[in-house]
Formats: sequence, structure tokens, C-alpha cells
Amino acid sequence: MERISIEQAIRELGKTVRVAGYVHEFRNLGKIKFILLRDQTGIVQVITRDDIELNREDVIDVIGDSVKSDIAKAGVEIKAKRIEIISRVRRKIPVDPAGYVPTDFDTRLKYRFLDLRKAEVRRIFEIKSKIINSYRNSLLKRGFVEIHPSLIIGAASEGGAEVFPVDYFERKAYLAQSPQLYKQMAVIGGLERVFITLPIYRAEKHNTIYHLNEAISLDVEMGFIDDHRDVMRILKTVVLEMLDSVKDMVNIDVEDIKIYSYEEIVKLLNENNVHINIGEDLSKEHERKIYEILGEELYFIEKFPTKIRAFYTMPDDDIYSRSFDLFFRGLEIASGAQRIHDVDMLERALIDRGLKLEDFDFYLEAFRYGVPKHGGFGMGLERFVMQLLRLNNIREAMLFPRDRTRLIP
Ligand code: AMO
Repeated sequence: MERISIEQAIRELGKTVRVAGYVHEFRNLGKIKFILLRDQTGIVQVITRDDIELNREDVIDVIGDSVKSDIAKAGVEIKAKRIEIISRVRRKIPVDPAGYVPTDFDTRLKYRFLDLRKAEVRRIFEIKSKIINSYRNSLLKRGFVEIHPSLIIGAASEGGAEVFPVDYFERKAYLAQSPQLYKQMAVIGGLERVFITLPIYRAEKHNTIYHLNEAISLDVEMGFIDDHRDVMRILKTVVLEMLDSVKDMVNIDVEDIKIYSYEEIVKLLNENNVHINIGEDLSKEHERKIYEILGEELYFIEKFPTKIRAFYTMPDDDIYSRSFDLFFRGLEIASGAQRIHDVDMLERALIDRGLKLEDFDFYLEAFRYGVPKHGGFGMGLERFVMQLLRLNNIREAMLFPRDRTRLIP
């Protein structure tokens, strides 16, 4: 007989079923014993007259009749004909899966395999799975191709020092902090529209509730665009479809995503007594204030000063660039731009930022054989999930998060 889910067993009233799961609760009333049995789909009461003693979280396999019950919560219970004990709990459980006893976050992460026995924790990862699949489907439908650039790279992709070095035979290599240079080369090569769903690694030393040292980056790069607005349109469509894919699980109502310019935002902040100069990057404090002022769930800020963006960003005029960030409930969740496609301009941009041309030789070479106008974005999957579910720490959205102090499990 095949095992079915508890959810299904409850629907199979009057039939003999086989279910398996964890003992959620056990009550021994002498002749008769009540077991609350839990699997991923729900909880059902099992009754037995067997001479059996169980502990919470023991794993059992039950064959029995699904019958009507006036007392059981589901209105159905299972009269056991055979109970097999698969595995018994051997130690005192450090995380209470039933949720009666609260557990601190560190212990929860240390025993993530127990933490996951809670429906509300599993829900985060069920939603994350839906979100990433909807991102994929949304882009596949529009002619994008998923690519898998290497995560081991020879030069830091964003400039910057925040990379993890690795030993690569006799040489030094790094874990990719972004697939930036490679997604551009794929587009220049002729894969006109590409996307990526791979981890990025950032050796940021600070511990914040918004940063992970390993995160999933949802990247896009597209060729033959006119400017960054083409990229923003795709990002908007994809994000609205991602939200739509979880509408039966999460209550959020967003129909449109407005665009504000950096200049407008600086003016707005100053009008609201938050002093900021043109040319300054937005701090977390600024971002929080902007959310408070605008009161919108999602919004774009575009045309940041070129000076505060990565070297590959296309300038729009002497000061501003064709760049944008997407904010979700006040937190930056995505960042993108039109890219420089002229190799001379690109070399100047690298030099201006004090970066060495020879480190970028392999990349610059790609710009010497015909380059379409192109642009793209990178969106943090965990940041998206964190904001969507109003989680108070980004680590909640990563199954086994990596941070300054956490390398196991
Ligand atoms: P940027 O560095 O802004 O842009 O990163 C893009 C998005 O990735 C997410 N993110 C992170 N999430 C969690 N922890 C981190 N340490 C972390 N770092 C980044 C954020 C952020 O908005 N190459 C460009 C993108 C592009 O222009 O296409 C880039 O990497 O959600």
C-alpha cells in the first residue's frame, strides 16, 4: 500500500489508508492511545489499542481506517490497524516543533532541520520556491534563456574588495560577487536575453539584518534596448507576476510600480527635514524615510549620480546615469542599469575608479567585436522574500544562512 499525505487521508473518509509522519502529541489513556500524527500537509488523530509508548517527534508509519470523528479537529480520525515505529527520538529536543516553547534564533538556525518541522517556517521556503519559479516562467515566456556562468572567477566583478578568495590550483581565484561581467558577455555574444538564478558571494564583514554572505541573485541582461527604461519595464512585469504567483498564500495588492528620479527623491527628503546633498548615496536611514514619505509598497528610483554606481553603468548626462534601484517596503531589492557598450568609454570608466585595465582584459576584449546596447538588473531573492513576508531578519529566508559567524550547519 502506498503512503498518502495526511491532507489526502482526511479526504479518503471510509477507506483504509497508509500515512506516515512525526508524533506531534501522544496521550496514553490505558487501553486506548491517542496520537496526533503530523506530516508536511497537516495533522490527524490516530487511535490505537496496541501496547505502544511513543514520544513526541518519533517517526511512525500507520495503516488504518479513515473514519468520521466528533472530537478530532479535522472531523476525521484514523483507527490504526498496524503501527510501525520507523525511528525514535534519542535526545531531548532543542527546538519545540509544536511551537509551545519559543526558541531563540541562533538555536533555531543551529537546529534548522527541527525548525523546519514548523509549518510557518516551511511556508517561507514553499513561497520562496514559488517566487523563483515564477521569475523563471515569466522570463522564459518572454524569450529569455537561463544561463549558468561559473561561480569561480579570476577578477572581482564589481571592483570592490568584498570578495572571498579561493585557492585555484597554483593561482588565486574568487567566489563570484555577481555574474555581471559574464551575463554581459553572453548578451554581447548573441544570446540576446539571458537570466540567472545562482548564488552570489560577498565578503561583507558587517552583520546586518539585510545582508547575507551568500545570497541568491536573480539576474537579467538584455540586448538591443534603447535605455534603462526597457529593463525597468521587464523587471516590473516580472515582479508583478512573482507577486501574483503567491496571491493565494500572501495578501498583497500592488498594481503598478511608480518611478521617481534620484533628484526628485533628494528634494523630497530635504523638504521633509532630512538633509542630503546631490551626489550622496542613499543610506538605510534615507531609504526608511523615503518609504515613510511615499507610503508605496514598491517603487523605482532612477538616474543615480554616475559617481556612486558601478563602472559599467551608462551615463545619461554629466552627472546622472541610466541606472535604477527597485524598493520593496523601503528596502532596496534590485539594482540595474543600461551598460556602457563603447570600449573607450568603458576603459575610461575603469581608470576613473582606480581599477586596473589588465584585470578586466578578458571583459574589455568582448567589446571590440561589435556590441549591442544592453542592460540588466540583479535582484536579491532573500530580500524579496524577506520584504514580502515582513520577516525581521534576512536569515529567515535562507535555509542554511552564511554570515560572519555561521559556517555550519
Ligand atoms: P547590487 O550589488 O546592488 O548589484 O546587488 C543586486 C541585489 O542583490 C541583492 N544583494 C544582497 N542580498 C543579500 N545579501 C547581500 N550581501 C547582498 N548583496 C546584494 C540586493 C541587491 O539589490 N551587478 C549588479 C546588478 C546589475 O546591475 O545587474 C549588482 O550586483 O537585493
